[in-house]
Amino acid sequence: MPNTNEAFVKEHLEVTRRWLLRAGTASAVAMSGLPLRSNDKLSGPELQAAIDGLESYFTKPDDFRDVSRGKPKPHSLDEEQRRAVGLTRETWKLEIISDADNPARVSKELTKEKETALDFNGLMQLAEKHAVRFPKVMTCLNIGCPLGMGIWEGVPLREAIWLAEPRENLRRVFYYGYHNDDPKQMFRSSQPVGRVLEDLYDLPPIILCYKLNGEWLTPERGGPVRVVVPEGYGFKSIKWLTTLVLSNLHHANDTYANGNNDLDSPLKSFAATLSVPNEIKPDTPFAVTGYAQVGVSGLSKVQVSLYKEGDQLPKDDPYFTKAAWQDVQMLPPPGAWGGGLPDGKIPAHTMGFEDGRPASWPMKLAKVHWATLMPALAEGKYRLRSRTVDANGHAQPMPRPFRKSGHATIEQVRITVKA
Ligand SMILES: Nc1nc2c(c(=O)[nH]1)N[C@H]1C(S)=C(S)[C@@H](COP(=O)(O)O)O[C@H]1N2
Ligand SMILES: [Mo]
Repeated sequence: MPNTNEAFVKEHLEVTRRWLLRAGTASAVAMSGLPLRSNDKLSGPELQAAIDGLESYFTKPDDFRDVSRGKPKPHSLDEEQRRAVGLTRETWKLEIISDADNPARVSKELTKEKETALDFNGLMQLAEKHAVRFPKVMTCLNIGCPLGMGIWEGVPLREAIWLAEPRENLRRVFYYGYHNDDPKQMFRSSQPVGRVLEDLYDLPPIILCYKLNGEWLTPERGGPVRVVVPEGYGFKSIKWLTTLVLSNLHHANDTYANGNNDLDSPLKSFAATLSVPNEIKPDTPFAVTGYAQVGVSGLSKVQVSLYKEGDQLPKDDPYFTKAAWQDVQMLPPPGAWGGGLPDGKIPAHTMGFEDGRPASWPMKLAKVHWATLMPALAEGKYRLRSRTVDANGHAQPMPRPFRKSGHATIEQVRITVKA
């Protein structure tokens, strides 16, 4: 896609011009967003420079932010230690057992003791037939910003569960990873068995993941094998996986429950800025870029609003629904995907892609970038807000505004315009 940016900028300038015209006439309305001066300096280069400076679409595995626990963190062990505790592809073993407290009826537990645990070769045999890969943004429920965006490859978790030949009384699967053999350090997550066995609402399967962006999963990202839950926040995607427990428990028993977190909350949509110039001169349009996380309900729009500091916004409107919001342009799929993909190419048969191109855009459970040229402003202090509107028409932070179920608070950025 050679001319994508050029075409985008052209169209974007047209959109911006229409916006300026509209916003200019809207100033008669009691509440005026976007105080405007002139638009005669409106031009492409600043916007193009800001777009060129954006982060890559996919994140290199080493550039993910790491929030994992453990003393020591399992990925900090040296190669020999990792080999000793089963955290290399040669020594990895996965146990699949019934829950002693809430037993599921299972014909064949897979254990190290009986030497029936699944090893990496066994996983690769399953992979030959069942491997899938899909794009997903990894986001911590507690931290607003995504940790990284990747293409995750693995075997559907259900394929491993079927090896144990479960018969009945199986309602939940919980799972954990290597935790220095210290029960206090165990970090556990869980799924209703129905979600593991069937991919509802066109979601990709929950996987036993062994590759990220086409390369073996590194120790820091949870290698040799981690769980990845496509629609989940990060705490569902357990790293350094060692154990699957088949349980008749009828409710979630994740470690994250202890932090007052909403364990059943799938990814939300929200917008945030990535670049706003430090210094903005009066009467000079300026470029702003950002990203949006596209949650389970998809994304129809990203919008911004700009108000002078101290401007009266309607009372009793905590989500700024009555503010003057303007659409910004979401960037099309990038010419280069980044993330260290082999040959820079989307791996074959990646879900959501056809012939290396996204089948729809923006992609759900992923990121999309946006950029906009803001109008020239007079000297003063302003506040820029950005928000998403999901594909069902719910503007951020709706439809799920509460904290502890994933970040959705509307971002506010202070802007100073000074000669
Ligand atoms: N074993 C284990 N898995 C874990 C964690 C952990 O502390 N231990 N942290 C979880 C949390 S809270 C998040 S947000 C993600 C982060 O994944 P990343 O390090 O690949 O970005 O890993 C999850 N998996
Ligand atoms: Mo997290």
